[in-house]
Amino acid sequence: MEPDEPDRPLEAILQVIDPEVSAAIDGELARQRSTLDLVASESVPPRAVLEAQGSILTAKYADGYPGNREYDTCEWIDEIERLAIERAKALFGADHANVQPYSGASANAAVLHALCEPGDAVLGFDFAHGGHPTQCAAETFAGRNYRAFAYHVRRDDRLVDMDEVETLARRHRPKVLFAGWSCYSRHLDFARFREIADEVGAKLVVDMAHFAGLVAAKVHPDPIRFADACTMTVHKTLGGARGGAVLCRRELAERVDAAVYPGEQGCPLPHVIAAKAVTFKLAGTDAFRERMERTLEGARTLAQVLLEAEDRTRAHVVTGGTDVHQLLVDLAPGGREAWATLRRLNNIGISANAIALAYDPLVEPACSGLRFGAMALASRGFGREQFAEVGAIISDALANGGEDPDGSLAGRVGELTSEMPLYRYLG
Ligand code: DSN
Repeated sequence: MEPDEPDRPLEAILQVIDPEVSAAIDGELARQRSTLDLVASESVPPRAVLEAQGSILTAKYADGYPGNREYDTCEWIDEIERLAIERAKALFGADHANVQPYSGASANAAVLHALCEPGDAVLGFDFAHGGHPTQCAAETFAGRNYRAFAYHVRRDDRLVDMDEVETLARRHRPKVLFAGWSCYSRHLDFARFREIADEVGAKLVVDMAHFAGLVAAKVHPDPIRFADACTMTVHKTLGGARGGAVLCRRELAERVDAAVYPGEQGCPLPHVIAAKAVTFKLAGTDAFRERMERTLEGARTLAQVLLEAEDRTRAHVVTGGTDVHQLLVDLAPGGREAWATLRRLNNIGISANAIALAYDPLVEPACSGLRFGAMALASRGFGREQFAEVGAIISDALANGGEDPDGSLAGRVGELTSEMPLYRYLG
């Protein structure tokens, strides 16, 4: 049997069975290789994670939890899920882990389901100010099923207004208080969140989707000891399997498990759970910690270079820097629109995010913010020197309205992407 026999559809390779999808994957590989990926939620999944996630485990049904499934013959799935659970608990020092959520949004849905009744109050970080929509935005399950209230950043320093958190918590007595973000670049005061939650009888849920990898590597304040539950994604700074997870205190374990399955989801994804187990194993290594340190150094370096260029670029680094893997840049001082600017950056080979900033003068879908993350490039091997050059390229592009008339900026991107090749093992 040769892998190119199209009349054996269960055995022939993708290129033979489906040349269109195969070509699109090749196209995406070429795009990733030739692009400086500064999308803060993206990373470079390790080969072992891809192998597990693309494995024959995809075939198996296993509704339920290890030792208690709706299907027979789940002994290997149990083994894999137990490994993932134990590794997650050990990595984060948590009492309990649920590794089944399909995404970070599913993890937030499950935690709200576990800790609230429909109509209860919840308090989260406003999406337009940096929170994730599933904490309290009107159009999500959080806003539709619960009485959702939002806190904000202060206008002057763009830091979370903890006095507003306290005031809103006292007024609305939420069952759940969220601490966590998607578009924010500073540490949160978890101790103060805990105090406020205790005062009003709320459960504190830390949505660490973005910074779970930093927490695992111990290069970020530890939220676990303050939180009743933490939700996360496994593919952002953890850099691995595509999906979510929940950590929680022992006394909440049964409620969280019941909320994930059967409350919110059907069958777990055994192939993804295997990839999560691999991710948690890798996240406990010195190599991972070194990558996280380099990620932080990369984000700080980018911020520093962009700060020094502010007069030229008329683009302001929000809060004057970063504590984490990402930074936010405000284009409003130069009167530029973020999507248009981002398209020009795309043209020279840089990908990032256009985002609405707190107090954005533009009305959506127009917006003034760019978000740059360092995780994907650090995974690719970038260090301080390369990040400084990335910052210089972005500064030169912004100073020139994003234009690259002589192609020199694209040339500099090409030098960096060639210097640090991606997925070398794919040939
Ligand atoms: N979409 C993710 C991000 O880019 O931050 C959050 O889920």
